[in-house]
Amino acid sequence: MENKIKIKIGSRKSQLALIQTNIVIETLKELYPHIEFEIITIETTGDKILNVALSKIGEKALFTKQLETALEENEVDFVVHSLKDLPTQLPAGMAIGAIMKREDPCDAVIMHPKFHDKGLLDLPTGSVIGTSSLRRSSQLKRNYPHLCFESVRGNLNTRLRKLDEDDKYSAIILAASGIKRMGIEWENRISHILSPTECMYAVGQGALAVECRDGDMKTIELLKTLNHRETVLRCVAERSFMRTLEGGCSVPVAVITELSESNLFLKGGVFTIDGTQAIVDELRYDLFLSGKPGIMNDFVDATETKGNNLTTLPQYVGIVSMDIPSHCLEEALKLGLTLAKSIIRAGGDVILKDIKHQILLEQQANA
Ligand code: DPM
Repeated sequence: MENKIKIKIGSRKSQLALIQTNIVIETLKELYPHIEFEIITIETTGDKILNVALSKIGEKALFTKQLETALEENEVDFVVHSLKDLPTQLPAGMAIGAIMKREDPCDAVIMHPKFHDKGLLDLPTGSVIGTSSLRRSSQLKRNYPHLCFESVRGNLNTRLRKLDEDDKYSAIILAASGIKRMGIEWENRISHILSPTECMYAVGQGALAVECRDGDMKTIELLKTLNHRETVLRCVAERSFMRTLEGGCSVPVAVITELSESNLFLKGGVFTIDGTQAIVDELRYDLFLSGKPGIMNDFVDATETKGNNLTTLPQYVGIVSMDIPSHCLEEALKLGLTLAKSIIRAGGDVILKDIKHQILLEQQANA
């Protein structure tokens, strides 16, 4: 009798998390019909604390920590996340084994039903827009100074209910990718998509990442078929940009990337919380014109040889790839690093320090 291989996958419990986990499973099933997949749901800190804005909780791995513990303890073989929720510095022993093709990375506005035919500009002065993302509010305050931005937490279902049933919010802003994955009824609620020039997106937004143990070559081998080359290269540049700025997931750092042939473009910015100041810059690299191979070696997370004789692959801001040439990954890494350094030099360091100070003050006020 054939012994079926069984793989266990950790997932958060929300409807969106389960949809995302199933996207990964369905893709793998087509390639590996003989493998059986089992989902194990796990609650994370971000799921438990619902009444506090994300930026005020003060923990970086909000949506990922408990999932990583399950990985570490071999309770699951891999976990599926939204890449944008994965810190640029993964805990020791972890790796991003695959990043799937990116959905629309932009943000979307959902208006309250009574404003269904209106846009943000038409809303009365003082209207409240629900978002806990400082990245969204700090960028939008620049174009819409008549609006107020207030935190709205909870999973997508909770947020939509709060919009429709509470009389507080005139609109909420969510990632288009999440809404689209929830299905057509949700997608039909999108009033409009914010263009990236109006609201640059979050690092990794719209991409699904699969995290596994860094020495688990069997799983990495299995996952590599999911990797989408363009998405991986763009996200390496974005995450490298973020890591160099030392911005956690809750600071107003935003990006735009494009890859055409071997040409990788990165635009990035940091914003003050009140939206009055911004430092935005852009850079373009040809990934095949790598001048000095090896120059980035100090920045590529070292290949370690573990006591148990497992050799791990080099990581690029947490990402491992067996198929993409390493000099391309290194160039993408260098692009993010170089742009971040130029933004720091132009005064980005002062803005980031000030944001961290403000967030800390709010955390203390909440404690
Ligand atoms: C992170 C942010 C938010 C999530 C911050 C940001 C949004 C928080 C909020 C890092 N993670 O975007 O500036 O809206 O209050 C999150 C969502 C998704 C992954 C939901 C969303 C789905 C989209 C995707 C929460 N994480 O952004 O609407 O897969 O990228």
